[in-house]
Amino acid sequence: MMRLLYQTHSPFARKALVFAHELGVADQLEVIHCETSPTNRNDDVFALNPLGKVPVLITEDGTTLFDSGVICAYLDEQHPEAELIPTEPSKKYASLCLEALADGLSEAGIWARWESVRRPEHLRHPAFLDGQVMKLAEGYNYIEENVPLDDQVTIGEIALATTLSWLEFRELPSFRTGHPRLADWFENFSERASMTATILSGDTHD
Ligand SMILES: N[C@@H](CCC(=O)N[C@@H](CS)C(=O)NCC(=O)O)C(=O)O
Repeated sequence: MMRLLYQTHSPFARKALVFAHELGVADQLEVIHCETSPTNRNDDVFALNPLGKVPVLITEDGTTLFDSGVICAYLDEQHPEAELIPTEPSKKYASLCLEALADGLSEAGIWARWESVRRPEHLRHPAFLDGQVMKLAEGYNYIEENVPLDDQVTIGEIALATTLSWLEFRELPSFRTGHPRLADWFENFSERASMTATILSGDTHD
């Protein structure tokens, strides 16, 4: 068995696990739950990833892999025919760009939470929070106007769905208002077995 260090409220960890479900290899993963944050050091995670972050994958031969994109790339090699990371260059880079955008939206959301609920109130910086919320708004608009949002399932769509789900879970500024294509697409994608098997939970940290 491979082992996946995981948090039930991490968009990045869920991205890797949804990818494994879509690839049909989730049953080869032992999911190990860990709590970790910059203010809550987890020695087990640091022993494997010097950044102290999840997800981390330990492969069957004992190799340690992070971060979520690298884990997806490794899993993809087991079933490249699934085309979750497309091989044709224009599709591949469109998919990887969507993944990068989705990851960036998760990061903006994480920073927004630090500036609104996590950091002690007297240390918060409202202009920094505004900057992160602006990235969310720009990202939603960009996707609504530029991303095909069709039936394709690649690493880009997986990252987008797990990000949107987390942003909603954390009650960050909604993508639904003014983005009907994105909202419809998300509703449909959320019904996939990979998503319903990996529902977010937990009320601490990220
Ligand atoms: N770029 C990383 C980001 C991973 C990440 O930020 N994980 C968060 C949970 S959502 C974490 O473990 N945070 C703990 C920390 O920052 O110390 C990836 O794609 O895996």
